[in-house]
Amino acid sequence: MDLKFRRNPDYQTLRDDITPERMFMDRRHILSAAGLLGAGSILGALPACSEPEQTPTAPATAGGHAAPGAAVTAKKTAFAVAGGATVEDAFTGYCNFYEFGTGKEDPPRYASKMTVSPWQVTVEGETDAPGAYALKDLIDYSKLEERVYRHRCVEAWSMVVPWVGVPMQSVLAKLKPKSTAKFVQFETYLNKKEMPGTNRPSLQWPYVEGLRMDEANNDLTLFAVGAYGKALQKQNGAPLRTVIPWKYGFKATKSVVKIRFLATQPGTAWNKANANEYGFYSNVNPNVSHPRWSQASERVIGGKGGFNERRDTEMFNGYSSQVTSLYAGMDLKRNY
Ligand SMILES: Nc1nc2c(c(=O)[nH]1)N[C@H]1C(S)=C(S)[C@@H](COP(=O)(O)O)O[C@H]1N2
Ligand SMILES: [Mo]
Repeated sequence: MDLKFRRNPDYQTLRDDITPERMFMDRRHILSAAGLLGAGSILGALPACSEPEQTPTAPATAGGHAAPGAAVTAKKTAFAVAGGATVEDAFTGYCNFYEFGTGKEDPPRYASKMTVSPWQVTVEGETDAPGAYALKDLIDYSKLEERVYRHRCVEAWSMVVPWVGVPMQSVLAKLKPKSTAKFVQFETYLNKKEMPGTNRPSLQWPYVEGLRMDEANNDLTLFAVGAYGKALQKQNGAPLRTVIPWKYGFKATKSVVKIRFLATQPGTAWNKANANEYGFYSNVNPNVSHPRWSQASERVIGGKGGFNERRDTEMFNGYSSQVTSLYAGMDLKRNY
C-alpha cells in the first residue's frame, strides 16, 4: 500500500546531480567512475565494479536463469541508435538505484549483496493468470533480442545501451490481463538487510512504477534481462528490469518482483516523492523543462566524445515515429 509522502533532504540529490558543479564533474573523477583510469584492466580501476559477478560465469544458476554477468545469446535487431554504445564500464559504474544509496557509485559498490537467485515474480490484480512465476517461466531465454536504445535520465544525461531482453507485450500476453486492466504497475525487490539505501527515507519503498497498458504493449517496451551480451549486473537491475526508451530513466523498474494489473492509474515512486516535478507520463520532452532545469539538451556519458559532450535532446528521445500516436489529443505540457 502507498505510504504517506515524507519530505526529506535526500530528494535534493537528484537536483544536485544536475547543478553545474556536478554536471561538469572533475574529469578524473568521472573517468574513474566509468572505470577508465589506471593501467592494465580498465575494470581494475573501479574497485566497486570488480565484484565477482562482473566475470562471465556458467550461464545457469539454481534459479534456472543466467547469473549476473553470464554470457547470454541474443538476436540482433534493427532497433539501434547510430553512433555506437556507451562503454560498458560507464553503464555498470554510473548508476541510479537508490535502494543502494543516492550516489552514482553506490549501486556498483553495494549491490553485490542482493540475492537474485532464485527469483520469483508475483502477478496479481486484474488478471486471469495470477500467481508466483519463476523467471524462466516468464522470459523465453531462447527468444532474447538485442535492442540498442538511448537511455535518457531526467537528470539530463544519456547513454546508449545494447539491452538484451524480450518485448514486454510477449510476456504480458502470457499473464492474461482482464479487459478491465488499463494500467500495469511494477515493483522492485526490497530487502533492508541487503539494501543500505532503504534504511533512509530518500524514496518510499518498495520502488514502484507504472505504465498505461498500451504503453506497456508498444513494440519498443522491453523486459530486459541483460545488456552488452551478458545477464544484467545487479547494479543495473538484475535479473529483470523494464526499459521504456521514450521515457525518462526513472520510469524503468529495476529488479522487478511484482507485476500488478490495475483498472486505475497506479502510484509511482518519484511522483509520490514530488508530483510537481515527476509526472506519471514522464515522456522525454525537450520542450517541457523540469521546474528546476532545462531538458533541451543532455550530457553524453561514456561515449566516443568523452564525458563533457552534449547533444540536443530529441522529442520522445528520438522515438516519435513509434509513440506519438499513443498521446494523440493529450496536452503534453499538462500530462508531463
Ligand atoms: N528500483 C529502482 N529502480 C530504478 C531506480 C531506483 O533508484 N530504484 N532509478 C531509476 C533511474 S532514475 C534511472 S535513470 C534508471 C538507471 O538505470 P541504470 O543505472 O541501469 O542506468 O533506473 C531507474 N530505476
Ligand atoms: Mo534517472
